[in-house]
Amino acid sequence: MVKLLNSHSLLNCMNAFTNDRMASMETGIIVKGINNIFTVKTPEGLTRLCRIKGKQLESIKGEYNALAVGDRVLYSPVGEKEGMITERLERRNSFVRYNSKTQSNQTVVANVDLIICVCSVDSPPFRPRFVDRVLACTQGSEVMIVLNKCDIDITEDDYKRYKLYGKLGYRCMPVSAQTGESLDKLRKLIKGKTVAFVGQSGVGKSSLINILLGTDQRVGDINQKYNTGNHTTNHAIMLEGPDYTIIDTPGVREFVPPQDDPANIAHAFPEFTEPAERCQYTGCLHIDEPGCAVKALVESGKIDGDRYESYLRIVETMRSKDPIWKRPCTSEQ
Ligand SMILES: Nc1nc2c(ncn2[C@@H]2O[C@H](COP(=O)(O)OP(=O)(O)OP(=O)(O)O)[C@@H](O)[C@H]2O)c(=O)[nH]1
Ligand SMILES: [Mg+2]
Ligand SMILES: [Zn+2]
Repeated sequence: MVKLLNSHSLLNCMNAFTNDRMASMETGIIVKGINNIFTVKTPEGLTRLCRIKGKQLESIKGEYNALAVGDRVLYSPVGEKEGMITERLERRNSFVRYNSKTQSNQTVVANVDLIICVCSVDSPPFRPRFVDRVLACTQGSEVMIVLNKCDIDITEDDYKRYKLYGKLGYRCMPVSAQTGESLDKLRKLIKGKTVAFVGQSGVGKSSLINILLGTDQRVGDINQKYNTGNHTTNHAIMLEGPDYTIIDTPGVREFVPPQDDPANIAHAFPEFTEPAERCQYTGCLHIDEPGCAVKALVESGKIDGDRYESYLRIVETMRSKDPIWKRPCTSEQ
């Protein structure tokens, strides 16, 4: 005959089971992930190569990758150097893009104190609309703009558009990995933080990181024909220094924000916030709605026309989920 446990002994039994399970679990941070093998930093500051246990993280549906660099995970150690990841812990924030190849959301990094959008004066050219997309993909963490290669002369138009970000309240810093200009300022600003460098290929993310941390991340040449980078960094990696931690990420051609609802990118266009309160319709997306106060300010020149155009393009790509650059007969913006 089976003796039924009373509720007290059942509770004890469950606690013992949970404690047992917890005893074999440790919390670590993903510092690199290639082909579903994740390098996890252990509480002792060592690293273990880990896989995801069975179908443990399958419940994270609709995502391109269940784990990204910066994620905190539970893992059970296997031997001296390996482990099995069983759980992703709650994210503080993340930088997520829509991956048009796989048609799913891809988390680039998670749990950072600051996203640094690196752009360059030239080679590749300064593309403010790319910066606008980085701002739109940043959800829940601070973001700043670092303009690298300021050893090269900037055009008046580019300078004006770059300065606009400062006026809108974003922290901006011109630097040069080549001459070292302003790098001490940047060092001070990121002290004690975990930051992620994101941006187009060739803007100098890895070059800057090598100077800031003394690392030897691979640096690529600029493609002379197209004046673009060569996609040198091919996976995100967390690099820890004594004063700060930096995540290097691969350069991408474009970022598309993940959400379907364009209202979610409102934070990337702070100049729309105040007039939006005066739009005739609540929930106005400032596209072609009558009585739109944002559009009126664009027409009177009080809101920068290129920022507005950039906003329209982002909304269009979010809605179509079929990015503009993939369609035939349209040039890249
Ligand atoms: N003139 C100039 N060139 C720079 C500067 N910083 C980097 N470069 C050059 O820019 C090129 C690309 O640098 P990377 O550091 O590989 O650029 P990245 O952003 O890491 O590129 P991906 O890894 O492809 O995303 C290299 O030829 C660097 O020497 C700078 O401040 N001034
Ligand atoms: Mg790189
Ligand atoms: Zn409006």
